[in-house]
Amino acid sequence: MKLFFDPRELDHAPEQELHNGGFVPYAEHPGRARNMLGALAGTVAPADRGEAPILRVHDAAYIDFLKNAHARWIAAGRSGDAVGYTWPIARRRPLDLERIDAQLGLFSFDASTPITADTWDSVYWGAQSALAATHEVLDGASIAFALCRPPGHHAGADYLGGYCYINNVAVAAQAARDAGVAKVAILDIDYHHGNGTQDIFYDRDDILFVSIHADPVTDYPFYWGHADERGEGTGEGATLNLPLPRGTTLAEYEPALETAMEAIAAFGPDLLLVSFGADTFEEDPISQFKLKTEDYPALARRIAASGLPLVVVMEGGYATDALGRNVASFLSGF
Ligand code: OKP
Ligand code: ZN
Repeated sequence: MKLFFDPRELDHAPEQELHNGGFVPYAEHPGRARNMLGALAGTVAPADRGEAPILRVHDAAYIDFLKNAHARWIAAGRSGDAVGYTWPIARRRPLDLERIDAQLGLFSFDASTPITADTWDSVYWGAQSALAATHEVLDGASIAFALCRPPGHHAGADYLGGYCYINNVAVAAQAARDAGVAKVAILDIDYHHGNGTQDIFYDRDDILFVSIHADPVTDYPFYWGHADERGEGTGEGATLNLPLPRGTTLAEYEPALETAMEAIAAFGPDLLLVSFGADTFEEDPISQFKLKTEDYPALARRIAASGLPLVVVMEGGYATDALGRNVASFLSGF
């Protein structure tokens, strides 16, 4: 199995994030990728497929903002990382404001996702890794892994959030569609609901989104991922949310995975993309499931039993010292 990664994914390194009312060191740091690189066999650098596949998913105005936000932050006399502090809540009229702080509010949904001078480069090459893995499978490989960092599944067409800027798995899914794959399924098994991925494909019936995650009644991102969110319009029925309670162990996780895999089989996709987060691990510092390192191969085996071509895209996982071990354990099941 080829593992795709570009060293520029290491450059994005925000200093701190707002956590439970105070500032703490940023959980989604470059050491995560370094730990994965240490535990996995050699990686391959992705080809450069340009911005076009990114713009198939994200609004041009948002991508423009992402590229320039940090420079504009500095130009406004600030130092450090760019982060918003005011948001246009639902029902406020749309205003075309230039002020960097207003635009940070417009293009984000939380305060835990700062933009640094290196953010664009890292997220661009992370997306290229996801595209490279996808094309590897479209060219005939049965599986490929994209070591994406930062993660992507919270990013929407025109917003960042949850440590995510470009939605890597969404870019991959759209690229597969554009290459002629008729039906694509996305299985999201990060601890957190992949609200951005859901949002991007919510009204479409060509891309199925299935997610197993911590119940948003108790966990981030709160406003998405509830079981009654099932898609809309032509996409009605092409979104499936399977929230689970805090404390979930493999015994409770496996029936949900069974339900997910049955829904994917019923949809009949030609390709399966997996948003994989190792933050379901029992020792994850910001998450509350109880999966063990030795549980991950069973999940992989159930996914592989679908017989579908597979692209695994890395999302979260914050128990840094165990991260590479957990990813290696998961991949060993394939
Ligand atoms: C990203 B992924 C706590 C604030 C909330 C956001 C969690 C994003 C998780 N510091 N943090 O789904 O692993
Ligand atoms: Zn997560």
